[in-house]
Amino acid sequence: MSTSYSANDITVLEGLEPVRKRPGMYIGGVGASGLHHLVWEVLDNAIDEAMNGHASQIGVTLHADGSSLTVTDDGRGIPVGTHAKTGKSALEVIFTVLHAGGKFEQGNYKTAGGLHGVGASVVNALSKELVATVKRDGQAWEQRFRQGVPVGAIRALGPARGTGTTVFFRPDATIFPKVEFDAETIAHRLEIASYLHRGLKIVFDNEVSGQKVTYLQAEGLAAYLRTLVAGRGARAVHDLPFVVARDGALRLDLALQWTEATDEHLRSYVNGIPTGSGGTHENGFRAGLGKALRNFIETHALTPRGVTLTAEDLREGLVGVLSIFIEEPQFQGQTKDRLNNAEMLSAVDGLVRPALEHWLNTNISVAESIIARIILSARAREASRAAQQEVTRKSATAHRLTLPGKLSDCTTTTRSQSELFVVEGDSAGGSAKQGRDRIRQAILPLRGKVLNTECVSTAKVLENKELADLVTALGCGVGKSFDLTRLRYGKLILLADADSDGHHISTLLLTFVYRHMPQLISSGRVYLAQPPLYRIDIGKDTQWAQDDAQRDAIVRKATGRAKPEITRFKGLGEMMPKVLWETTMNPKTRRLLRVDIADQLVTDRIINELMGKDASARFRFIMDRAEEAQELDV
Ligand code: 0RA
Repeated sequence: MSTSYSANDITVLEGLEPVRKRPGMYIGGVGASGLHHLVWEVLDNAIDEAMNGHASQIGVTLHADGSSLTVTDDGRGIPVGTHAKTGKSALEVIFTVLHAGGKFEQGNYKTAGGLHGVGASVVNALSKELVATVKRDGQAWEQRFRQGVPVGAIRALGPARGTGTTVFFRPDATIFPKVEFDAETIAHRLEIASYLHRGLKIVFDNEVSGQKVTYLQAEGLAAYLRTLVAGRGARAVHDLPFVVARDGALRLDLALQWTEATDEHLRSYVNGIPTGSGGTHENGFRAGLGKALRNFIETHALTPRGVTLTAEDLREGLVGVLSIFIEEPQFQGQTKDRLNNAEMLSAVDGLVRPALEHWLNTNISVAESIIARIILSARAREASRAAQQEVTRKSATAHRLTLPGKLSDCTTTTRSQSELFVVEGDSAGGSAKQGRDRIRQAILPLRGKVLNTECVSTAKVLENKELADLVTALGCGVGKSFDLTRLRYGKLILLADADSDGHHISTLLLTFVYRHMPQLISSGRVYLAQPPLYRIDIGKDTQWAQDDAQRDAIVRKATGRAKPEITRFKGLGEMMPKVLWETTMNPKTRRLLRVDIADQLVTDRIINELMGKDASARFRFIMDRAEEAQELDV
């Protein structure tokens, strides 16, 4: 610290009432996440003190009641002198005035937790009780608070050795519906913090379980990387990881290793906060990495013949951890876990590129193993693309073996005339198979509830047999390798029961298409079949109605005959193949709904609020009468 710090430096902005009135504005909510925000807040202050070289050890105690916590550090101790403007102790100002604290004075205090930087006062405001204890200048001091209000002035406790700050707090149960902390969540956070702050010792004393754990990682991110690589279960391509540790205008730590895994796994953090949705720092990292590798490949004449290396090839099997600390992080996105600071793109790129290039050039044999792995990935991609390309509609019959066993394919070689019906359940699948036009209509029965793929990687999707079968049948690939020109059918038609279960299955399937092959929807190729809603029995005669008007018309016509018996449709399984054909599948008489993407911004918000419970709001359904149906082709 070059600047000397006194009680007078503290800026006074506002009182604490707004925090208690609208806690969500400060900690994001009053659920479990908001409750734990209090812990991160107090913890980040202690970590800040350590990051600036004033503390080397942090203690976190979860007390036996499970709903109170103490964070202690061996730093300089919060200043206790009297603040000139207010006549109060600096400590009191830090704990009772919103946005107070030297932390906000640039250059005086490097921040650890920009997102949680709202500080000690917010924790105090939302605590039933809080006790701050400070040791400095040979004295111990204490000040107590209730719901953010001091219970008396700061008082001296007597002589004491050493320096440091201890904050005990108990969240206010009138604010938080549940005040019990989750030890697991806290332990995980502390463990990550110990990786991100090499050499920082954090002791977690869990008085609920009686366990005491010390987190200390002398190697920092390199140790984190090792656990990640081991956890992926794939062999590393090289032993020596690439590690960067920079402390300057931008504090950046990076550890990388290529493995034989088929995906890329990067964890990134900004000021200790996980950025699960990436952002500008990740983009800068990828840009720098790409340039360094390509440069190396070029200068060492390692460019492969016959394939071009894509950006994904460069990172296949890459496992990495990226951590940066910056002054004013801006987070974006629904879950505020994407970094938005534009300047980080070039800042991270500019750091990573020369560092990696230098490392590659000084570890030539390691570099060559990495480049060999990259070229292998490109060749494998080309090979699988070629293999996939062969399964086109035209050559479908010649490639029966590669298609899913459950698929009853159609025989036409004209794609625009062909349709794939995805049917819920084997019995309905059987009816559809018998009732269909086998020249133009293919049937793929799916069993049970489909995986919810709202937040699932493409690789994971393909581990699901039902969805993998669907992808194979469609032939157009999925995710990044999607290629509409390889689609084997003109239409994808989802055929599910007209009840809430069927609706749910359709929604899950649509979510899959939307998330992993959205071009299928935007090109107008996805449809919902509309099985009838009613069954009307008149004597021995059975008729089906698709809506109330049809039902009423049937009943009207039946006057004078036996009394019509109306039942709601029970499921496709009860339908005879012929009836299924006539009511639902015959292009001349059926009605289809074409699926379109509704206003995406609006619906994504709704869906996030519903937490994926019902994603159907994302879609718009357009009536598609047989006679109006237009053929789309690419
Ligand atoms: C403001 C100024 C100084 C230290 C701190 C705050 C401080 C805050 C916390 C919060 C948790 N642990 C802490 N340790 C220190 C500098 C005081 C000086 O110059 O001596």
